[in-house]
Amino acid sequence: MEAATPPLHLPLPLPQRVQILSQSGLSNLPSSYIQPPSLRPHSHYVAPSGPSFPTIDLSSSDPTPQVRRACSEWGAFHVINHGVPPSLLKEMRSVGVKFFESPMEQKTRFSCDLTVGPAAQGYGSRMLARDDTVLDWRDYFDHHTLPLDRRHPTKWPDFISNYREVVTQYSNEMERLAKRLLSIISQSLNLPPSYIEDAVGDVYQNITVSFYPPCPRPDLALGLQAHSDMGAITLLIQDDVGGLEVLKDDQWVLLQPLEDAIVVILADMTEIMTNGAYKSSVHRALVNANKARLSVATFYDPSKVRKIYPAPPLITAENRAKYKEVVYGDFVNSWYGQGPEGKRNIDALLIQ
Ligand SMILES: O=C(O)CCC(=O)C(=O)O
Repeated sequence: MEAATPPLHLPLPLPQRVQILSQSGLSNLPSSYIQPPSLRPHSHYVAPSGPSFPTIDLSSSDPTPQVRRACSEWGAFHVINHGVPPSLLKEMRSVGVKFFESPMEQKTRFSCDLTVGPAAQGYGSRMLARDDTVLDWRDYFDHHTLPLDRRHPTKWPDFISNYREVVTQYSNEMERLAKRLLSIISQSLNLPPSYIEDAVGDVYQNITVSFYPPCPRPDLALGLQAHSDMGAITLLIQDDVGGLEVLKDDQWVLLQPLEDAIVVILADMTEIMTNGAYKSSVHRALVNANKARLSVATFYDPSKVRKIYPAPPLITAENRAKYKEVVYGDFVNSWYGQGPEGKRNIDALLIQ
């Protein structure tokens, strides 16, 4: 018999979900987590020897050509020797695991309040406003970290020593690295180094720690459905379990976790600003039956009122603007309201 459908309100904490599952002997999933057949994680492609996921050494004398190639071929890449202390990456993962492994009554003291809108700060398990979408097999903690007037560490867990200090330091380091990468990306298209940073304006940075509990039927569910990120650039770290896949040439490629590396993911506003020279990366997270997995994604986004459009220096008579101008807040509302469905939201801005 199928287990009862979990309540749709937020958050749906893990113990409740596991309880529901244990009633069914952990062999079935509640129907609300079962992906339609076409979206299930059936086929993985890991390039054995041919073109594999790019890794760029940021300490090399000029990483620009490699960045140009990775951005145009993949929309995502690993960076190493990026200047963020490996000890900080480790500490960030460690405080994240400690939070999710804490008793539920501690965690729910910091639950997000989705009545204030999507991407509310705090602990939750459900991303979209719509009630009819398949649920992700994921719990998360969303931190609002920039601009500084959005950063209120008292809203972050107080029961793990140095949690707030680690997230603060991590936010600062990610801002620094994102700016450096955006400068290289701008220059790789012969734009002024500060072009994308200036076009984004006051950066809105959110840090989402995702925790994917073991799933009894990883063949039927997804940790996080296929999507491209909305803003300019995402910097992601993960543990050694693996599960992040990026879509390349219609094939899902499973990334091999690389210790101390950071995954750089181009997001939709960068695709628009580069007039499609660089595409945002569609990615998703798989789950597995044996091990919990943790990732930390840092989003570098424009403010909601910012207008984003293709960079004028890239537009010529031969290369016309391919995207309509969009106010970032409108784009975000459509993404959360309708669901990402891969890249449907940015595709709607394409000029035919
Ligand atoms: O967990 C992952 O590897 C992916 C996370 C992600 O895509 C996101 O937080 O938007």
